[in-house]
Amino acid sequence: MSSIESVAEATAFHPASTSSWWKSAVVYQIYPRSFADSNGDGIGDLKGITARLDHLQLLGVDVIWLSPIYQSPQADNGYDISDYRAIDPAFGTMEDFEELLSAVHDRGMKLVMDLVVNHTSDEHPWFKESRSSKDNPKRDWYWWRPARNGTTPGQPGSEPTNWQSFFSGPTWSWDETSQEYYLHLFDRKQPDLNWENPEVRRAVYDMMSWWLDRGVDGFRMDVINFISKDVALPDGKKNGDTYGDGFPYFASGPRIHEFLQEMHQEVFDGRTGEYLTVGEMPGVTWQDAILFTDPARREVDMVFQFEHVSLDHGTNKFDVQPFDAKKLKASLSQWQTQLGQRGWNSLYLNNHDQPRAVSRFGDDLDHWERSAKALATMLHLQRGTPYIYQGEELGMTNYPFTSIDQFRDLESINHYREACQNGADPSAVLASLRSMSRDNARTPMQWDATANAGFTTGTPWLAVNPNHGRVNAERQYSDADSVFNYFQKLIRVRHSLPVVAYGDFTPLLEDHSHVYAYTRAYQNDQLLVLSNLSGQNQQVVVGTEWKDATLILGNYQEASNATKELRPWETRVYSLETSL
Ligand code: ISL
Ligand code: CA
Repeated sequence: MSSIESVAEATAFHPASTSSWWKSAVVYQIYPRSFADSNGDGIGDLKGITARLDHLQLLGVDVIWLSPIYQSPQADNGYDISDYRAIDPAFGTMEDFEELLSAVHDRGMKLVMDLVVNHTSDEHPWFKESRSSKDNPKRDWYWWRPARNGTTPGQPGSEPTNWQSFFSGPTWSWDETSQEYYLHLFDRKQPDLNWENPEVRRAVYDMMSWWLDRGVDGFRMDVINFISKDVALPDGKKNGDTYGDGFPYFASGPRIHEFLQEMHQEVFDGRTGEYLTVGEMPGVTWQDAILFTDPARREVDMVFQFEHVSLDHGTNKFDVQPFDAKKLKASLSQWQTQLGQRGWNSLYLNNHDQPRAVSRFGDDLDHWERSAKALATMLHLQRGTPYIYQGEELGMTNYPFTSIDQFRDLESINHYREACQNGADPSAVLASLRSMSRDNARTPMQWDATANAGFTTGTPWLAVNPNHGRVNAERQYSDADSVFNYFQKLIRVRHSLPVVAYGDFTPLLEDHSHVYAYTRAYQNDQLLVLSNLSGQNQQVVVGTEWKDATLILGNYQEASNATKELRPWETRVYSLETSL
């Protein structure tokens, strides 16, 4: 099992042949609040990140994406920004940021910022002005509408549309002072900006340029496909007794491509740096994604799509359905083949909004380590740019929540309240939060086995997972078989084998219910990736050409004839050089 070392280390880093440097890069997402706390207040901060850069360098990632660190009332942990050009004191100062940025650059890594411009905080000066009166010059920077005709303003049912907020309740809040409703797809403290107004777009582009001038290397764009809405704001189809589904009217609206092209032109054209842009796009289809990511259209480099992380959602995300490996395979493979020629994929299983992958798609009890590695392998060796979410490289798991008081996420808390009010059984709601709550991803990073996992000397803002004695970075650095060391190898493989970065993708065994198998091909090189996404032995049959291939990576020590049988959660990667 040491052939990986020879393959990966013998080959020098293969630079991208085009300006698309990110095709051979791996991105690491930091959720600052939960990464490392330098001053003992229980909240992760910028100095904490700077002090932990060795971890990222050792892992070998190329880019860091920082979840929001801007000034914010923290209603949604920073996704509610009150000043785009200031650092929130909870995270540090602008000086701390500059120190972090140059430390990242000194280590040859890049830093990508989170861009949250579908909405601001209600405490942003723009919104304060906007709400101050109907004739304020910034009134039209947000979506203000009178109450529905014939209703009593401010009462339930008088909202301008029947849309339901992502965070429970209506998407409209009544403003007593100016006697109108404002739109918020998320929390009432996150009013939506009106991108129809050119002044809004100008202000956003100026702000983006300001950060690029400071040396940042790009943006992850929060719900960026929501910025163009159907200005008629039609009611949505009823999805229950109370609310309707506004999604068709605010997702990938009529002007979305125009806005992204304009942004590209105004912000990035004429700059010479190597930037990365990734648009977070709930509900995006692969057909749309081709348009968003076709380099010729100059919109974004890649998108975060949601299809594969919605397969276990029923009527809503908290209506949890069992994991179905076959559906996951079909979905990921379709994105691979459809975006193959013109677009580019981002590859992720985890982020700060998703439960932990090893608990959700793997087996965090009997096959914890192997399933974490198998999932990583099937994902990372696809065509696209992989994203690792903090702790994923350690196989961090969901938290064993037992009470609603343990949650901090407003989405979870609001959902619990609303569902219970509507008569749901509280223990059933709690069970769904336990598997789907965003707080599963947000528990503090597990650095070591000490009291608070080395995250803080104080009281952490969200409890540390009790399994940190077993699952932690320190323990994994020195263990050659650890999940951490395995991720290191996967990253090295992407850096050293052009077939991983540039190769075509062909799915195999598409009807197999448990084994994800595919090949990659580039020039004379081919890879075969086999991953058993189950806890049972599985039979596999692949072409005879693979019988002489070299096994370059796997998660079992002892060799076996893997082209015939895979053991529980076994993953194997074969390399084959063909002569032309
Ligand atoms: O987790 C979700 C709610 O069910 C997702 O739909 C999530 O809201 C969606 O992915 C958008 O997420 C982004 O914007 C939100 C913020 O809360 C998330 O943290 C962010 O990633 C609003 O800014
Ligand atoms: Ca702190």
